[in-house]
Amino acid sequence: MKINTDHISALNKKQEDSYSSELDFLRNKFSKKGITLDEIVQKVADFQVAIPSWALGAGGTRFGRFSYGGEPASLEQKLDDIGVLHALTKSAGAVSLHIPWDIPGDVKAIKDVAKDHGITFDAMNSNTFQDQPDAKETYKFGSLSSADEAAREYAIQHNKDVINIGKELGSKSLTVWLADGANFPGQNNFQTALINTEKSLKSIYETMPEDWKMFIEYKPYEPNFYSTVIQDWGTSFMLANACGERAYTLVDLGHHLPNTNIEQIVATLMLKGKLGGFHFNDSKYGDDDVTVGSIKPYALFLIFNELVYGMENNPQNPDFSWMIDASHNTKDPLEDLIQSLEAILIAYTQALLVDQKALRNAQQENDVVKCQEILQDAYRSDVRPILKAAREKSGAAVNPLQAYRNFEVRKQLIKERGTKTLATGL
Ligand code: LRH
Ligand code: MN
Repeated sequence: MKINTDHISALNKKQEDSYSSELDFLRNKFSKKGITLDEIVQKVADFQVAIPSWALGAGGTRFGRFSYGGEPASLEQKLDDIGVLHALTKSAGAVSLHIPWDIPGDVKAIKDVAKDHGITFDAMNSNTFQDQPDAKETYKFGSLSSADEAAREYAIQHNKDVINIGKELGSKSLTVWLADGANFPGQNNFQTALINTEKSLKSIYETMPEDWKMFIEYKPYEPNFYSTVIQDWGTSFMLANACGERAYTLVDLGHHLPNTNIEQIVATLMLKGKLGGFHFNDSKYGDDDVTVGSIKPYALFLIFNELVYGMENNPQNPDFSWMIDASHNTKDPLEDLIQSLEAILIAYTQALLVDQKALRNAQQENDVVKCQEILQDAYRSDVRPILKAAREKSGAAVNPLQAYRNFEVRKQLIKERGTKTLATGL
């Protein structure tokens, strides 16, 4: 299924005047603070988020999975669905593949399909948390950290294979997330597990092409429920430093214990030049992987406020890999992803409207109240007209969700694929 861009511009025509007066209001308001709205519109139009290849079908939990109909049954169809997202938003211009869930059968054909949709290949994800049917070793008791050397070597080789697939596709980074850990006290020797993990990561890092980056993703628990080897940002940061200058920490928003100050972690990692990228999602309790900005939108804004400050003041930190990592248990996966993209762009735009200079002065004067007022003035600004202008500028739909429903995309996908197709992934 391909979205016809003429249909998009026809739909936009009908909605044009609806946001321009609101945009003028914002332009006047923020020009007084020396903030040029058109520069922000361009930054928002340029902001691209990678879509997880494992989140284009219905997600599920151990308690069940409710299929959605018209799910992509192949990597080509997954790229087609991301193509629909990108046509409607012009901010989903990349895919993050998970191996072996998305091994490309015909690399040239896959690259052609991606190119046709204007999609690039962001970070490749290895998978040493599931045993494949033909597996020679088991990851039941760990992979890169395993006490069993054969399992470690098997996991190291898998990561090298993932890099080779990524090289063919034009990806430039590898994300390593380990489920490795223990369910009971005494089950593992913490130090041995960490030493094994560091050695294994180094041997993978040494085989990475010179222009590649490694992202080390941390998580406090699940699927292990007593300890996880790479449990927090500090452990990931330590391992990234041990590997080398092209290894970084990846922050998955759902991988924090309740009430963790994630924006402070982000600021710290950027100051040290070790923040590589994000897995955006939201959560109320655990790694819930729900729609970005659906539970804690203010926290997301505060994270982007630190990112905007860092992008201005931390040249030591590389460009980020912006990725979504979510699971859709009750929503249409594509509608859920459109909402997540919207929430990310809203938080980024609000952060761009923070009067950083005034905030610095207020912090210098310890004017605590004024600091909060400056932040919340930006957060309480309805920036959606800026997103609409950015989308119209880049040929996307002014209202992607409305357009998605208007074009009856899901109905079309079900007509093409039926109701029984199942997408690989979580
Ligand atoms: C682990 C994780 C990781 C992926 C997986 C699909 O919870 O966030 O990023 O490999 O989800
Ligand atoms: Mn993740």
